[in-house]
Amino acid sequence: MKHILTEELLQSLTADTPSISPKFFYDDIGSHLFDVITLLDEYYPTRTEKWIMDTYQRGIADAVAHCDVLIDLGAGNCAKGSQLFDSIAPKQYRALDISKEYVEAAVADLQKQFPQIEMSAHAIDLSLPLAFPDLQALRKVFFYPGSSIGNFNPEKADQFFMNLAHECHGNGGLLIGVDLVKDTETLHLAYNDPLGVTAAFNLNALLNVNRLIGSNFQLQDWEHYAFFNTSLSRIEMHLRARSDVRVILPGNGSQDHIISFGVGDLIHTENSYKYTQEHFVEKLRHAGFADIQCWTDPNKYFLVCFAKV
Ligand code: AVI
Repeated sequence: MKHILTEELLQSLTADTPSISPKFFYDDIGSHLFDVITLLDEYYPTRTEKWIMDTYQRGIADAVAHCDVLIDLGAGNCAKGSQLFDSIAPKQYRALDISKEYVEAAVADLQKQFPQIEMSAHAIDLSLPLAFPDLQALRKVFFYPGSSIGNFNPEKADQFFMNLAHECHGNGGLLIGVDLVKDTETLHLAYNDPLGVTAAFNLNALLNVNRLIGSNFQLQDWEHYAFFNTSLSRIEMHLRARSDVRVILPGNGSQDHIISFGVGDLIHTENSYKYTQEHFVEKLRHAGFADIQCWTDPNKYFLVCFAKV
């Protein structure tokens, strides 16, 4: 595993645009830092999505109409998914997450509170195609909140939607939350909070990489850099070298790899795409969803859609 990760990081860090995959954000510390980000005044997506979900609970439940299985993609602690139990009354709840242990523990707790719902927990990698052959005959509602779709590049998002539209097997849909394009200052602040939590979240990826492969990134050599790229409609997060830096990636038996960065060089760590409502609805339609209902907040900061096949 260590060897595979070293290879992956060696490739990504020596590419024309050096990068570290955003998956390296989410170790224990990173997951906690992300939870803190969602509490920040500047990070509006989480509370705005919750406002929309709470305010339009009835309308959303009416749009969903009937749900045999609620499939929570990226369930985490299952808090958002379980908020839907009262209003859409699923018969089954399938919680999927990259971390099997985490989601299993959450589902075990939830099952005690909702014994009438059949529950299961599964590990998934959302970058791979999903298939639910055992659920073909049932009405499925996929749930993908939090604008996690913004972290996919647009082509990957299209493939993901096509995959889900297909897996509805003609019955069901996708309930999804997405962050909308807005003034640059609001976007900038959401990813450059004055307390520095997002900076810590970004920098922690280096510590996680050090822990995983034994590299020697030094935090004082790097700084958080995030901005809204208007032409690509995305927040870009980078780590910027504060001086000339040499990083050693252990060779695991063979020679160590040394990677040099000059002052100001960037390591790209994340994209967070922002959509207009029209563009997002068009993407869903293009993927095969026929009937799309949307809810937003008064500022039009965030969008929740139920896309039915
Ligand atoms: C998880 N994802 C939707 C967050 C976002 O806004 O793109 C990750 C994040 N990165 C920095 N702050 C939050």
